[in-house]
Amino acid sequence: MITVFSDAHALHDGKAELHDGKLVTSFEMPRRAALVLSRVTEVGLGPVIPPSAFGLDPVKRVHAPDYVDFLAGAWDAWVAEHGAYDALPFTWIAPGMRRVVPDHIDGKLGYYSFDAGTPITAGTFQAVRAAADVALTGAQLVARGERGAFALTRPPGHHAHRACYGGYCFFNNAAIAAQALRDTGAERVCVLDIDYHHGNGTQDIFYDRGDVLFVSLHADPVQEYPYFLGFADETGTGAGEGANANYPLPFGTGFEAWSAALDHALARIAAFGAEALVVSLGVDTYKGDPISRFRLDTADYPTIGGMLAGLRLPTLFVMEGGYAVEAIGVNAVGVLQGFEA
Ligand code: SP5
Ligand code: ZN
Repeated sequence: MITVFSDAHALHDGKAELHDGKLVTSFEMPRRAALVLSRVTEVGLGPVIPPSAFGLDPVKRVHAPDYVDFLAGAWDAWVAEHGAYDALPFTWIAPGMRRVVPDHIDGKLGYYSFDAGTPITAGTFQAVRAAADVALTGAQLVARGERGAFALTRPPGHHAHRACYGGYCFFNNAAIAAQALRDTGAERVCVLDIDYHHGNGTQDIFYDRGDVLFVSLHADPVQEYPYFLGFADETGTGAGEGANANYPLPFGTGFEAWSAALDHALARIAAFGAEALVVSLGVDTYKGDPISRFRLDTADYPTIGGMLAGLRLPTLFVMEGGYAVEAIGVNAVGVLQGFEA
């Protein structure tokens, strides 16, 4: 399997996030992608290629132009106001308030975000652009006939909405890839999200569309971040009614219950008749993950890959979460090895 990778991911290097009332070292760090890449090489998964440059047009197929412009200028605006230290938002719109774009960068950060865990750093915009290119290059490989491809994206993407960042995510790499697959000929595409957290951004982007099925297995939002989306009764709206499927699972879920939900999800996907599959591949379901509370083990990841291969669909894997840094490479690449076995 071909891996698409860009060194530019390392330009996004957040210092801290708000965690249990303290500012702690960011869980989402450059070393994550470096270790996944080493594992790809170590097991001889296949060639590693750099992305092609697609520009921002395919990004703007899923993200609002004003949001993209905001991200492009956020660091410079922040530095002009506060100096060259990571930008974090501290206030957000609540019901009863007004949705007016502020002039001040502090207000803009809140307007375009939903959490305090997602710093904007000097190289963030270059890194998120590169990640979108990685995802788009992977989509092109799959559109051109590869059975599987791995977009080793960083930062991750599935929490990013059309005009809002959060959850370590800025551009929704999986959504951008899924839209590109639609735009290059696939009539129906499925995004299957197996990250521990609900893919709120991806769901929201495709919620009113019947051409993109979104299916997600994740920690129940009554217990876990992102708390405010990802419930089982969210089934889509309008033309998208029936094209959204959430499988919320409780803290402590192990592979038996998790894989039973995946079996159910795979039957849904098969019935939908997708021509291509995008997998939001998070491995924060691992029992050793420092911020998550599922109990999957390293041996389970190749099994998952094998189950996904059973769909017999051209499949693009897009890297999302996973914070047990020492295990992220073995677990993520384990899925890909299981897919190819
Ligand atoms: C892509 C991805 O996996 N993003 C995850 C974002 C999670 N951010 C919030 C994590 C909350 C951790 N701190 C609270 C722990 C509660 N004790
Ligand atoms: Zn996650």
